[in-house]
Amino acid sequence: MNQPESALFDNAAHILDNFQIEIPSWGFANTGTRFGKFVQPAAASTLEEKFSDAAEVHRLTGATPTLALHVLWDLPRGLADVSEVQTLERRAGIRSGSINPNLFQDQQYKYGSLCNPSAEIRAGALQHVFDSIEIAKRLHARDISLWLADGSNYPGTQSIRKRIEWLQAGLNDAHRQLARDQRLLVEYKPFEPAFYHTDIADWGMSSQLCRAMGPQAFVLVDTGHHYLSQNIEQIVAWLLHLDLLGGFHFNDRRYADDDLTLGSIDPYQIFRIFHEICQHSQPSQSQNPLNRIAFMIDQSHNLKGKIEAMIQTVVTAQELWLKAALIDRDQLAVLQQSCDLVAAEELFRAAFWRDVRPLVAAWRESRRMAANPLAALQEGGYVERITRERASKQSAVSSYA
Ligand SMILES: [Mn+2]
Repeated sequence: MNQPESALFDNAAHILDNFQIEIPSWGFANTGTRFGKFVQPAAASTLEEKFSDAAEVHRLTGATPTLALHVLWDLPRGLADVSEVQTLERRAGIRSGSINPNLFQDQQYKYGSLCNPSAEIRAGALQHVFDSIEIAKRLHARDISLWLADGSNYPGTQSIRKRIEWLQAGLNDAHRQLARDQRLLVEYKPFEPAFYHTDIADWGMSSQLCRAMGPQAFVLVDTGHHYLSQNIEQIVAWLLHLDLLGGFHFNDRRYADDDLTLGSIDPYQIFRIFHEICQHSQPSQSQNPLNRIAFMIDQSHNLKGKIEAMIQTVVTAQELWLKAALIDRDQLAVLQQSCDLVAAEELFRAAFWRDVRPLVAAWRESRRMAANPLAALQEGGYVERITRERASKQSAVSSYA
């Protein structure tokens, strides 16, 4: 390598060393659509298998040291399951990531959880959030990611105003349970499963709830939870401006909350989001560790192989992150200031079209990983082995993940 090439490699290697993205336990389990579930012989059906699959993804990509857990699916006995999780963490070399309460699957949540008209059901939902916070404390997990499926399907059938008050009161109580180094991340979604109103429909509602809760509540942006053509990077820029961006659930979509592989439909959108974050994370910015942005994946692949899809996702994220991180932002600022529109756009576009794959491959080899993780997965025989081992255990699975 000549001088400029080796400086570029060093810079890229530094960027990639510092890039981590959290993968979800439910991404390895059999999942489906509301029409049905297609069972895969290699899917994980125990938490041990989910940790094992996560370790394989981390071994091949070097970027996924943590696994997001779903309390109902992964710790069905709640706190009683914590010690087993700790054993699996040690065995797999993977740490527990964000803890996700489940406030949508029980029958009692038919008309909502924290926004349910029944005080008793609201209290039960809140207790589950408290338990989730306690589980997170025991597992040294910083983030509790809250997604409410609450809402209504028909105008006039629920009091939107009362539900706001119940929700804010419950969230305030939850915030008081947090340890000093914990955060509550609040997701929003404009529709589905409710189709008339959802109780946290957009980033404005989520931001307001977080502000009222206190300094440890942040907004979680799920890229699939927006109306079509919404400018997500502008929302990200605003949340950064307000110091309210807690993290992301990355996925891609064509129509609604499709949970497709990151970057498979619109890689330029993820690049634009990453650009806003890279722009923000200059050293001059706030160093509060609570403000560190959590990158997480929220995808469920019911047609693609689960481990293959997860590796594809992580590799795509690494490539898009590197493209965005390598933008010449000083030069871009000059062109923006002088309103040199075509030159500014060309600089931006050139960064997107730059082929960084050789750089990422060289980085992998320099870190003792295979240059091509998908090929290495196939050659290593992991999927073949688990297909054999797990095939006989697969049966009709009733829960979502
Ligand atoms: Mn999500």
